[in-house]
This record gives sequence, C-alpha cells and structure tokens, in this order.
Amino acid sequence: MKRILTVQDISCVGKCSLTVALPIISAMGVECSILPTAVLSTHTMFKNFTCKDLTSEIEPITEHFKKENMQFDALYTGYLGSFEQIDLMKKLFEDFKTDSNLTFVDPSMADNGKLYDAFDVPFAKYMASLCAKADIIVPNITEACFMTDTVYKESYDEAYVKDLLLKLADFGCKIAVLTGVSFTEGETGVMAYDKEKDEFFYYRHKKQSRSYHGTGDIFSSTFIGAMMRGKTYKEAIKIAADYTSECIRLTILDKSIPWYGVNFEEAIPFLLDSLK
Ligand code: PXL
Repeated sequence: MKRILTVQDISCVGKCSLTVALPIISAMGVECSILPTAVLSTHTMFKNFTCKDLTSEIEPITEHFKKENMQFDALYTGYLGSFEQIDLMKKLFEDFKTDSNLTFVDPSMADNGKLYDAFDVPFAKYMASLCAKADIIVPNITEACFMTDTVYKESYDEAYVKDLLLKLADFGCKIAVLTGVSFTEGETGVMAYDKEKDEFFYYRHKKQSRSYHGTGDIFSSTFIGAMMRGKTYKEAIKIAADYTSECIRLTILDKSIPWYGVNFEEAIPFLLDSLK
C-alpha cells in the first residue's frame, strides 16, 4: 500500500484540509499519514474560530520520522499558516524527497479573486517558493495570479490560462495544474501543463450551479490519491474533477447539508467506482 504524508491544519468542523484528506485518501486504499500544522475550532470562514498553532511540533515530529527511517510515496502540503511553516515544508521536501516519490503542493490561500482573511500578498509570493520545489502544484486561478503577479480576470481566453501555466511551470515544478478553468458558461475544468513533454491538457465538465468551501482540498486529496493508485496525472485529474463535481451535485440536492462544506461522504462510492 502506498503512503502519503499530508501537512495541513485540522479544522474540527468545516470539512476541509485534514478532515477531508484523511477519509478520502484512506477510502482510496492509500495510507494517509498526517502532520497537523494547527488545530482550529472551524475553518476560517466561520466567525470567532479558535486556533492553536502547532509550528513548534513540526520539526520534532519530522526528526522522529527521520530516526525511524520513514519514507513516503508522496508528500502533500495544503493550507499553511505562516512563512515559517513554508520554510519547514521546504526542509521536509529536502529531507524526505527521493528519486521515486512525489512532492505535491496545493497553495491553498485564495479564491474568487481574493486572498483568504489570514493571508497577504507577500505570503502568496512566498508560497511560490514552495511551489518551486514541488513535482506537482494545484493552484486555482486566483492563487496562480497572486503567485505570478498576473491580473486576475473573471473571464479569459485559452491564451491567458496557458500563459499562467507557463509562468507557474517556470517556478520549477514538473506539472502545473490549474483548477476552475472555465471558457464557456455551464462548463468548467482543469488545465495542466507538463513541462517535460511541453504539453497542455484540458479536462472539462459540467459546471455545477453553486460553489462551496473545501472543494479545492477534495480535488487535491483525490488527485494525489489517484496517482498513488497508479493513475496517470491526466486520469487523476479526471477522477478528481468528476468526484468534486459529484460532491457539489449531491450537496445542492440535499438542503440539510450545512453551508460550510460539501457532501463528500455520500459520494465516496462514486469515487471508488471511478478507480476501477
Ligand atoms: O480549504 C482551505 C482551508 C483550509 N484550512 C483552513 C481554512 C481554509 C479555507 O478557508 O480556513 C483553516
């Protein structure tokens, strides 16, 4: 069984970061080891959330992993809270990267043209320096714009997206993946650029009528889980995009689902079918 180490916060309520990475990656038949960066009562879209920073635990935990000679098939970082945590992730990659494992960065910090409350532009720029050290990065268009100093646009053409992908690839990653790429009303998709092959790839699908918090984390967890199950990056994009879309579809259908996240749980059978 493949093993992923994922580094993100625990938001006790909110269906994001570790509370989606763990169940999704485990359901996919991949071991999910974790390194929690902070414990929050909820994600930051709630008011008055509590937050206990765990930065000081990161090095002792990774030192223990090193002493135990632990190896991971993928290192996956998500929402990070500070410059120091970004530096620690660079060190983690240096310590645990091998010729055969994957480093994967979801620079989870912004959406819909805006940075999340906890972040500013210098932080976004610094996140680019972690993306530079990853094999695969999965920003949305907003995050990509902040990291590459590109003007954010609500509507754009293929040339704009390809230019963003080339700028991201210039950081140094092997595959840059942009989520939420929509050229036509009613459709959305994921566009990727494979630097080695100098090849673009676009997967498009029906756009659901609403968007929800935490779907970026669901996409990333599924993407890396599918790659660990031996799928190509193109297959993994399709599996992750379809599953994320199915989670949103089920959420729209069920009025009892709370606002803060999607119904990823009841879509797990759909995900497992797509792995067959
Ligand atoms: O889904 C990204 C995310 C992860 N963790 C925390 C968040 C968010 C988005 O707002 O607040 C704590």
